[in-house]
Amino acid sequence: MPPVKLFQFRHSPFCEKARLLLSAKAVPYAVQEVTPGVGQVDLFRRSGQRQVPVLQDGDVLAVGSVAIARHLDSKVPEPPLLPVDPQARARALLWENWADTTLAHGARMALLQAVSQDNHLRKALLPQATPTPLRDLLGALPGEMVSGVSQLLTRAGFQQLGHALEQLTTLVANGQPLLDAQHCVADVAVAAQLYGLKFPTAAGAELAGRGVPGIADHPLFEPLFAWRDRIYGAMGRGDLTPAPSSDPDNPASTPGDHG
Ligand SMILES: N[C@@H](CCC(=O)N[C@@H](CS)C(=O)NCC(=O)O)C(=O)O
Repeated sequence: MPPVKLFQFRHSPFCEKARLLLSAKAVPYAVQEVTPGVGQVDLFRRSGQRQVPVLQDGDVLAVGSVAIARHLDSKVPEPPLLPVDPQARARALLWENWADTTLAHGARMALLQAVSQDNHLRKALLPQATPTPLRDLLGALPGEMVSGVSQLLTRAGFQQLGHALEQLTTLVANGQPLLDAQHCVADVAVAAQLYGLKFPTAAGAELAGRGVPGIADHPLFEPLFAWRDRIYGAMGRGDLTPAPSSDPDNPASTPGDHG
């Protein structure tokens, strides 16, 4: 059993970011799936807050994806997630911040809206512990009964997300990392937030290739998702294997072997 444990929601982009960071450093880890609600009470007891991801590495607890990147750089210095050069580091941190806030918000809203209109997505994204009858029931409900989110992302908000993705597509069209010659936390943070816009292979067969209509299937964004997929490859997550996950009732059951 690896000594490093990731507390996660399977399909959270921030947890995907943490898994990509762990893979970039080739650190073996186990995952503990946190049950939304009740599982977050235990997480609060451990970490003083209720959000995932949280990484436990022996006595060290890294709370949130930014702290996880810092911890992994101190544990395994090469390759650095944060560039050593101060200016490159500043650029990487600004990119990470943009991805974790503006991009994360737009992508989350767009996915929520897509989920409210797509039974298949809704069922596939439910926590693993959801009993099959409840999964079937929730999948069958009309979108507006499951969430009142259909008005959350305005047309302007969707357009703003589209414009940002267009700029990103232009920036990465040559397939290069966002900064300098080496992939760093900037690339990982951006790639992770694209997770629900078009699910990567690593999300599993039920989700791979699906996502937000108008984005996942728009030819304009193909180079962006191809770039994202290359990052997964570079981080050792380009294969068909979904991230390891454990039974929430028996968290020690599945050692993570990604890295
Ligand atoms: N700033 C945090 C954000 C983490 C975050 O937003 N986690 C979400 C899942 S994507 C969460 O735990 N939401 C549950 C809640 O807020 O209760 C990071 O970088 O890790």
